[in-house]
Amino acid sequence: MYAQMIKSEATQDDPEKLAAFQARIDAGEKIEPKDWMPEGYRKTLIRQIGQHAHSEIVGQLPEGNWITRAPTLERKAILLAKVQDEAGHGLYLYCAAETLGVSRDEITEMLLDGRMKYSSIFNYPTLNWADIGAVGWLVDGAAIMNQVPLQRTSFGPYSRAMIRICKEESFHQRQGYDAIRQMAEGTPEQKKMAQDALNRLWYPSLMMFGPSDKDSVHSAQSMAWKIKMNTNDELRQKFVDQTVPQAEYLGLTIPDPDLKWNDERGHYDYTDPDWSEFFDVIKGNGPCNVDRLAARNKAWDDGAWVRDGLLAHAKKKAARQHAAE
Ligand code: BYC
Repeated sequence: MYAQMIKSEATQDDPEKLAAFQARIDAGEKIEPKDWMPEGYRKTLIRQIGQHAHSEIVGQLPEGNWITRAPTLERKAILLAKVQDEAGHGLYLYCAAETLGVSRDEITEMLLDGRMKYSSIFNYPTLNWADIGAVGWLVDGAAIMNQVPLQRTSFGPYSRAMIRICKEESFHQRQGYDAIRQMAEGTPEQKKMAQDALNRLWYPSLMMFGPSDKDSVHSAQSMAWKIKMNTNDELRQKFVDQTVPQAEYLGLTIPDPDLKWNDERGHYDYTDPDWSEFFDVIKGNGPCNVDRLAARNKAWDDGAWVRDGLLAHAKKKAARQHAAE
């Protein structure tokens, strides 16, 4: 439906302008907010950047849940800094989306009433401390795999936001790997917890890259516009190839009995996630969808007085300025 809308909008754009726009993209130029752009390009970016921003914000919930229960003061300080970084990422991304003519309030409301998505991964729970290590290792690891190429994306504000975000995400991934390493090298019970976290979070992490290429609705057009730099399967394969040796180093087992190195391909062969589960989760039926949206709706409602106060202040200031002119 969305793809159809974009297609029909794209064909309404002036063909000469479209060709000149595509030539700029092909030449590797950055598109800036005031430049002419096809309506489909603008809408695709709002969808992707908005979904990304929402993921950063909703992503604070499963980790924030463990700040008060971190095992040491050091781990608590690290986790607190990480969760604050995610809020910052959300804000850069909302700002990048605003340059496309949509307000942060508008896209927030679209998240809150279910019209916009956030990453499927955050609909899974974090049941114990090992999950926090695994989130840093696997979830931030998958996020970086996706986001490093996005530093070269064609839309200037998105690309610049990604450069800063990637620096922080790589710290997040390393702290997660360090936390899970400590568990894996700890008591037999701690090692069991680390293995259990890997068992539960492996496939949801693979799902973060989106559906397989044959089911990806937006990839072809998004890659032609350099909004996406790789297909979903390409990035998923890179993530598997990078993560398997990391798990081996920890002495943990990836929960995929068919996982094996393929000499011919130069990659690991692996089992795809259960795609029916993925589509069910993004439809709203994952284990935590209801809780996550309820928490964000509550935060939005609880913050209404702050927004009202700021708005009243801005209105008063504008009226004073108007009277003085
Ligand atoms: N979850 O045609 P496709 C983070 C939807 S990490 C939910 O392949 P596209 C963080 C997709 O929206 C995560 N929905 O789509 C890490 C589309 O539905 P609509 C954030 C998904 O856009 C640690 C439909 O499925 N990163 O923030 O070309 C701590 C068909 O898919 C998912 C980003 O967002 C999913 N996993 O490719 C804290 C990176 N996958 O919209 C925070 C930027 C697909 O037509 N985003 N869908 O209704 C992207 O690179 C791309 O949007 C995706 C999907 C690869 C995710």
